[in-house]
Amino acid sequence: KGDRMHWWREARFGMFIHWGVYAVPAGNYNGHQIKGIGEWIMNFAKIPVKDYKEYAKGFNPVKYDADAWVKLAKDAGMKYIIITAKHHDGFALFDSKVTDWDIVDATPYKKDLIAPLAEACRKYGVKLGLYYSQNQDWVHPGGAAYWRAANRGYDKMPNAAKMDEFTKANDGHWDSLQLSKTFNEYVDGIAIPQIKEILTKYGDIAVLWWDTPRGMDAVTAGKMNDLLKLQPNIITNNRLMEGAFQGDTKTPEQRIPTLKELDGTDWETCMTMNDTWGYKSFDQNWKSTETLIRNLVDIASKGGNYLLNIGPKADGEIPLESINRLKEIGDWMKINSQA
Ligand code: JFZ
Repeated sequence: KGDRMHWWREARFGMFIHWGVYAVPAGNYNGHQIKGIGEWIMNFAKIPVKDYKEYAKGFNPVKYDADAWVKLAKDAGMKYIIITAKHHDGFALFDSKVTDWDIVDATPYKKDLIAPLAEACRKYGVKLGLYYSQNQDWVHPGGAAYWRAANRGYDKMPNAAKMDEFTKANDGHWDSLQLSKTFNEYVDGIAIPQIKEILTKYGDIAVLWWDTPRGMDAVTAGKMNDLLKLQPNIITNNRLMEGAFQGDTKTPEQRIPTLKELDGTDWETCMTMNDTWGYKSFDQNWKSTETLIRNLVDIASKGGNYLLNIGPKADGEIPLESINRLKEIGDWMKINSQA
């Protein structure tokens, strides 16, 4: 275990990337600015599956430059990148053979987004990790959905109360299409084959970052955990299943633990630069570069890693506010880092 964790324990700083179809609405729906994190817009606004799928036609990241993204991370002092291979909306940034709900089949772009990132990571010596939403999937039938009230920022949402009733009664789902298969059918038809795909198609995968495990059963989690054999040196977080499969690392979210809370387990604070993971056109609540550097120093001094998020736009551009902060961190790093 020591050897496998070695690079991670020295890394201290990584880049989280939340990117997907949610960057198209970018927080806006039916003329409303939807409150809350942008990658949850489909759930918060209870967007029907069919309507949400339409957004993919606007996901055309012609300005995507994987080489420049990795160089940006590297120059900021980041040692690894974790990107959302599939988030809760079920959309795959890679060419998946088990669904049409992916970058190649559902968008005008039609090219795998993970492959060039993996290549650029190899070129610059940056580790590549993948986030995979193993449990929640709001588009593939049978995937889980967390219940969230249907009124986020959207006071006059038609039938909000009725919708809440429906979602509560249906385990968080709001569209009958989501209910047309069982969770096990989703697991065997989509999740398991896709986890195999992402662990075999892109060379070394340094981290598998699971998420939102509520309700995961031990058999399903066990099947997923077994697939990690495909990458003998892979590191995983503690979000595969609640109370089991603790993985290698704890994942405090949007906060830095106090010294008293630390128990010797490896940990990584993930954090946004503004208030959203996925791109929102109107979120301007940016943390200052000074705050970000203080956070990094605080985390490093306590032995943790800082996984700092960017939310690229649908055209492949990283918000300028994020680029500027990463460059300023890089300037600081040049003066203060020993590496
Ligand atoms: C999850 C996702 O739902 C979210 O969209 C984003 O990807 C984030 C990184 O992870 O959100 C969570 C998961 C766990 C906690 C909070 C938000 N938690 O443990 O407090």
